[in-house]
Amino acid sequence: MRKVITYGTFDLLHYGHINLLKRAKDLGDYLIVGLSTDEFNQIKGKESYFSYEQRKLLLESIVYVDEVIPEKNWEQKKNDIMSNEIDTFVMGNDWEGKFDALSDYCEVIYLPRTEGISTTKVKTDLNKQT
Ligand code: C2G
Repeated sequence: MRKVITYGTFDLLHYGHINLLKRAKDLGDYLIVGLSTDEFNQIKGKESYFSYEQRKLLLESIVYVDEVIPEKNWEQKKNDIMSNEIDTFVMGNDWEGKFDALSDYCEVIYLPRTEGISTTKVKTDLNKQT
């Protein structure tokens, strides 16, 4: 069984996230998502609209996602890959090159982002409507 992992905040879930998760799942048989906790989001300088539990509920309802684990810090990826026997680590290519060191432990793949959508764009566009 080929196991894949990816990480993110996945706030205001949108089709760019779904496109990423679908392609990630297509690379294996089992997809784990490391979901940024609210506390880690603060470290990342992000404040999500939905809480960790709400974002986790949404992700767990997606057919491509098999398991959601908390992402609490920048350093846990290597341990997550080892302890979950991950074959492939995937991120959108806005992270291109940032996690190449993980190639000592598993395959590292960066996938093209979906153009024209982001959580920030959703927030900005909605603010214009009010
Ligand atoms: N994504 C995408 N296309 C978009 C928007 C997002 O492919 N239009 C991808 C991102 O590249 C990322 C994933 O969807 O791989 C989740 O995006 P974010 O929630 O913005 O993740 P981020 O805040 O970048 O967190 O340790 C890694 C970090 O937790 C990544």
